[in-house]
Amino acid sequence: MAVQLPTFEDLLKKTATSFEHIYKRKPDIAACAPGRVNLIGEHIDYCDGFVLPMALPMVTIIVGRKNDTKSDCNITTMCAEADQPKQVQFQIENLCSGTPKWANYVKGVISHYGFSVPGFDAVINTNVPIGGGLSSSAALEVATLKFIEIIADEKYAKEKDKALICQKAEHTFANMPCGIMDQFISVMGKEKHALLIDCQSLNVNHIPFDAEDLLVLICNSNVKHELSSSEYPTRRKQCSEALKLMGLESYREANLSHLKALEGSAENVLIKRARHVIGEIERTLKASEALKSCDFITVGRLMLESHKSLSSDFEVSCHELDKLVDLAMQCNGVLGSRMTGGGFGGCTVSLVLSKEIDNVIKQIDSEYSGATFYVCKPADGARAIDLGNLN
Ligand code: GAF
Repeated sequence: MAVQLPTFEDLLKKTATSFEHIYKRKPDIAACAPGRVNLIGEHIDYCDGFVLPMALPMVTIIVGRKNDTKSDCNITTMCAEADQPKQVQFQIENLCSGTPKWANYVKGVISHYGFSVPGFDAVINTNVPIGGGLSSSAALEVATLKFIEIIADEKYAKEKDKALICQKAEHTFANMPCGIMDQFISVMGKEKHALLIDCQSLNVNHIPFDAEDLLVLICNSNVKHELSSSEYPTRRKQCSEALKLMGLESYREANLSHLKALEGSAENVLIKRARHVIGEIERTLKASEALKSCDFITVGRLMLESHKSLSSDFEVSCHELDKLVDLAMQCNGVLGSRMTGGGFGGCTVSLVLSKEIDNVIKQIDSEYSGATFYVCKPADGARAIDLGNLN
């Protein structure tokens, strides 16, 4: 059955109550940022491609207040999956990464934020599934940035600069050479819209996505294969190697004749990686045009093609994700399905006719044991939360 996650209101109430319990005062600042699901455009944000994610209703929340010190931070996470210890204390100057790992995302953002931050106490909580490829790390980074912008009373004028700070935090403090997609959508998501991101120019375009009779179904395989962190940097390297061999500066200049030339000279693995990137850029552009004209059949078809390419050419899928996609495609009312996010486990995303959603979940659930399901529509990006009604 579909998972009933704690509602936003419940999550906020619990987090604020915990803050009061731990720090013996009421919080006066709160911010949140969402996880994301990528509809199409996978593993091409670091190849100057286009991506088409949407923000999820699931968010990471931070509540807190200044603690009257110059730079003492006390932070507690309520997230069950976070590594121990769940409470950390650090000084804002000279931050460096270490353990627990969850705190690195917070420290990284504070460290790259260009203004001075006063000492504060905070509690973090989330209903974004952790490690499921729905970008719980970007949600934490972006929520942190939103929170410290309020506490330090210094805001970045441009949304894209906020996202880039969070990406830098992930590169330097979490040692993950991610692209820009997750942070961009967590900052800039908009209810009833997907976001087309041009990862070369960094221009964005909100595409209306609000069909009454259509839902986005996320199936969490609840597996995470070890390869996920080691293979990501390898894919990045292989993509730039293939690009160099084609004699190009950017995948945006690449076309089928470049690929043909590569076929005559490069190792098979590099040809496959380049073929995915070139094809996925084209598919994503076509999908965003189809979405604009509410041609969901075409969007669904392109999603399935994307999955096949990720599975056979980019080799970032796994048995469980392939099975979930196959099962979804056998159901009435499923227009398309694919793995979403980095791969090697995590989630699939499917476009499903609303009237068939219960049957689709039931059918997949009966053939794949241990999956969890989330039924979503596009939600808003990062925002400040008014604690007025709670206090
Ligand atoms: C991860 C990365 F963080 C993103 O930047 C993106 O590359 C994605 O994998 C694959 O599309 O979520």
